[in-house]
Amino acid sequence: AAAAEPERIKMQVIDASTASEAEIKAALDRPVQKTSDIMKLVNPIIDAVKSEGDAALLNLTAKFDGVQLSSPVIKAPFDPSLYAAVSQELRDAIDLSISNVEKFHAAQLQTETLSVETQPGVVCSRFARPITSVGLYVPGGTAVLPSTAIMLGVPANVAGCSNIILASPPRKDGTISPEVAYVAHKVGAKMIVLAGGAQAVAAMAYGTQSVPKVDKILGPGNQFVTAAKMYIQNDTTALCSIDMPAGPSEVLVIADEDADADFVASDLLSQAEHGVDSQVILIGVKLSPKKLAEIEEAVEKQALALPRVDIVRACIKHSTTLLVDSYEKAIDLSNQYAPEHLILQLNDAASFVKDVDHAGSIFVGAYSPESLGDYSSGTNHTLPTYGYARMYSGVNTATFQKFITSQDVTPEGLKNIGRAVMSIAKVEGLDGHRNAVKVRMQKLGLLEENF
Ligand code: HSO
Ligand code: ZN
Repeated sequence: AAAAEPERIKMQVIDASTASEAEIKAALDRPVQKTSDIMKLVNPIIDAVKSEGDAALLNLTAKFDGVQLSSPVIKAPFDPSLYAAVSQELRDAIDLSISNVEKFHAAQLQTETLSVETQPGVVCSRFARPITSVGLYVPGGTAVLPSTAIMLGVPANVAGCSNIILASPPRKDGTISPEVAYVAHKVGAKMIVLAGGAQAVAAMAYGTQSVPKVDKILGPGNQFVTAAKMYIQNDTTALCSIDMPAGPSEVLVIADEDADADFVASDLLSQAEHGVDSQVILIGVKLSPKKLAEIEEAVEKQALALPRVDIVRACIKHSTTLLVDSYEKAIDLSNQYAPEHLILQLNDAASFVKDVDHAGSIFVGAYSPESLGDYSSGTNHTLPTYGYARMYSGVNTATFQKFITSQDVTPEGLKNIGRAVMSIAKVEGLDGHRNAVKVRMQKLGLLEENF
């Protein structure tokens, strides 16, 4: 008998003008994450690291990464031998990317104190301070990700964080990937923690004998990393925040008849190759059957040439093409999905940016593939997934800062707002509050003694 034909690499196609609301919604659904099952696995890991520190961390690394380390950390200054294997060409590439990410994130730095006189004599101010210690998680797994080290390390450095710690799982031989070590060196990290998964998150959240406790943990990771981040964020004994909940990577491409089929296919695939749980969506605006066929052909042809074709295959199985008959409908569906990455391969793409309400980052026009933002243009690639683009921003310089407000009020200012404070404090039954204003106003002769 003839061998079975390999399955086609083809996204399901839904015509949004005839499909029901429910069908469209189902097509845009993300695969559900079962957090409670994951927590059952993650809780004991966190408990072990919390109570046994380094010993647990080393055991867990032996178990999950298959290497018995003698120490879980490498301290700065890093021996250049750690990144000696990085070629000059790659150093130049990393340096260019760092420089662009630095430029864009430095421009976001708010150094000026914001000051507003809300009433004569009432001056309210706001200024930024860096978060002192940050833990940057750089995933290992199916790909080495020095770019993630750049996207987290550069803004941390720009914001002025004094303790930058980078965690990444060790390779089978117990070493850190030279590219990640090179970036750690470039961004002035103080330490590399050779651990991954929930155990790395726990080590940085609670601290161990060799890992200092950090104030905030950032970075993408698998579901165990995400679950651990969610856990420690809610544990007041950890006193540690996180950047955002992270899910599998995703892209939504909107293309019209003028789009280049090869470009569209390449953008869908560059995201699809991230993981079997990645999701890619194509919204075709008024596409002719010929153009759709061209895109589908390009997807299959390009996919078959990719080393990660098996990952792509799995991703494409739960990915969809939606056909719509207007640009408005396309943007509407995109806003409904709130994609991590939105790619506009449209004639006059720039004119649609103003209509985008929810997206992590937008790639405008034929020559702005997502890959540029993933590595080198300057924007950050740590972005909200899973629909969180509705309310979260991607990592930016402010992610590594917090803002302090202050007020400086003169007697005139007190006079202008004191009575309002006293009235509201009274209705709240908080006489102590009322009194703090009253005693001052009386001493200033702004209020009768028997008020
Ligand atoms: N597209 C990923 C980031 C990345 N791409 C790293 C390549 N390397 C974020 O969704
Ligand atoms: Zn990517």
